[in-house]
Amino acid sequence: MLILYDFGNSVCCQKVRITLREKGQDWEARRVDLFTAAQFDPAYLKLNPKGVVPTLVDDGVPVIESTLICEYLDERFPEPPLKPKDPAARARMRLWSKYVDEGLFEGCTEFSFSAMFREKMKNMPEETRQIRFRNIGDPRRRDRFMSTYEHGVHSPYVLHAIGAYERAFQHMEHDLAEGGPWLMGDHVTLADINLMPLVARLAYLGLLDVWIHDRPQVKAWWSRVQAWPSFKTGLSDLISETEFAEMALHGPKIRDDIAGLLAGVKRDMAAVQKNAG
Ligand SMILES: N[C@@H](CCC(=O)N[C@@H](CS)C(=O)NCC(=O)O)C(=O)O
Repeated sequence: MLILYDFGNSVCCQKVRITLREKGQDWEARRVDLFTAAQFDPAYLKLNPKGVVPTLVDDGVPVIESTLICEYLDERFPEPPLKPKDPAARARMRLWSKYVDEGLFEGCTEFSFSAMFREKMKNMPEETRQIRFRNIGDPRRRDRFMSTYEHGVHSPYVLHAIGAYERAFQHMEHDLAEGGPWLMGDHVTLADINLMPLVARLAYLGLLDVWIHDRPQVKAWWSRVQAWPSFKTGLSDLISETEFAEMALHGPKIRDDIAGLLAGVKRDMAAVQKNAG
C-alpha cells in the first residue's frame, strides 16, 4: 500500500500526486499540517528527518525528496514510462529536475511566502511567530524565511527567485522551439511533471504572464499542461476554491514589484550575454 504524507497546496506534493495519477496508482493521504508545525512531530521526523512534505511510504519503506519520489515511482510502476530511453536524453531530462531543486522550488516558496504567508505570519501572536522561526532547524532555510518575512519582495532571496525563473523560462522557450510539444519531445516526462506545479503556482498567483507574455512556446506548453488529464486530477482538481481565491487575491499585490525587479534582472542578463558575445 502507498501512503503519502502531504499537505494541501504544497508544490512538492503536487509533483508526486501528478506522477501517481499518471501511473494509475491510488494512495492513502496522511495530512501533515504545516501551519500547526506537524512536520516537526518526532514520529514524522523519523520518516523525514528534514521535517518537510512529502514523504511516500511504500509497504512500510519511506522515500523522501519529491524529485526522488517521482523517480522511484517511475521505476516501481514502469507504465507509462516517464523517462526517455536514451541515457543522454535522461541526463538532459534530469537537468530540468536540477533547475527545480536548485532554484525554482525555493523561488516559488519566496513568491508564495511574500504574497500570502507573510501576511498570515504578521497576524500571528508574537510567541507563535517566534516558535515558527525557531522550529526551522536548518540555518539556511531560517535566513531565507526571516529575510522574506522582514523585507517581502525586497528580500535578496526574492531577487534570486526572479533570476532562477527567468533562466528556466529562457531555456524552456529554447528547448520547446527546438523540440516539443513537451520538454523532451513527443512524450510527457518527469521534466514536465517537475515543472508543472512551479509554473501553475505563478499562474494562480497571477504572476505567470510577467515572464511568459512574449514566450509563445512556453504559453503553448502551459495550455497543453492544463488540458492534460493527470495535471487536472493530480493538481488543479485538488485545490479548493478557498485556496484558489487566496492565491488570486494576494498574488497581484506583489506583481508590479516583481515586474520591476524582473526588468532589472533581464537588463543584467542581457549585458552579460552582450559582453560574452
Ligand atoms: N526538497 C524537498 C523540499 C520539501 C519542502 O520543503 N516542502 C515544503 C512544502 S512544499 C515543506 O514541507 N515545508 C515545511 C516548512 O517549511 O516547515 C522536496 O522536494 O521534497
